[in-house]
Amino acid sequence: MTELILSLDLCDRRQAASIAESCAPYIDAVKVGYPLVLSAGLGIVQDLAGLGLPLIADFKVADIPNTNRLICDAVFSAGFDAVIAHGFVGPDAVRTCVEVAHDRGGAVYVVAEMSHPGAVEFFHGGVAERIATLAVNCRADGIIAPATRPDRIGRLREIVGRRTIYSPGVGTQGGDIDTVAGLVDGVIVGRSIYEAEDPAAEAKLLSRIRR
Ligand code: O7M
Repeated sequence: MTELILSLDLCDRRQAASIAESCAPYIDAVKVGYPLVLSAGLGIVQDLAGLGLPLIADFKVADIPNTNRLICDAVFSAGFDAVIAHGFVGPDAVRTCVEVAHDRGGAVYVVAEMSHPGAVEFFHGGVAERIATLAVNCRADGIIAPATRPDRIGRLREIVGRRTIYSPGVGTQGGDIDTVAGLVDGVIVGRSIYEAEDPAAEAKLLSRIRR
């Protein structure tokens, strides 16, 4: 089954909670990042906890090991189930995130390659492959790979094997959900759902990938 993960990049706490609640029957997890937490506060985690869905903290953690530890401790204390970290900071920094997450029964996903056009500037030429290898070596639970470049997902899958691949970039960014769904473990969708006239109906439509 391919998971459908709602990227809740809204800045209004009530609207975010309401959209998440209406989409809940059709999604498998909710990803929360800086836009929502910085606008609505960490209390949004409690608002979303009642959905009974895993909550993924997309803070793209990218600091020295000690700071990564402090960030990840705070993430799991707040009630998140998983955290997303950058890999370019190196193995000690990623391992720290993994240690904290696994101590808390949580998961870490490492960004291997990003979905926007400018990502090719630094991620191509072998860097994404090295980050994916690092994610495996650091015992991360999976990676993030771009739905906008399905060929790259294939290449990164060769490296991470059965580890989880979550993939953003479908819909608004141009990736095709049906193409990508067969290649990954979960598809991350934001604007195509929360900007739709009827977000729940759109989530239901996209939830065909869960079959
Ligand atoms: O569907 P969208 O384009 O509205 O939203 C996509 C979400 O995925 C949004 O929260 C982005 O910040 C995030 N994302 C990408 O779009 N591209 C990436 O390469 C990586 C991420 C991401 O989630 O990283 C963990």
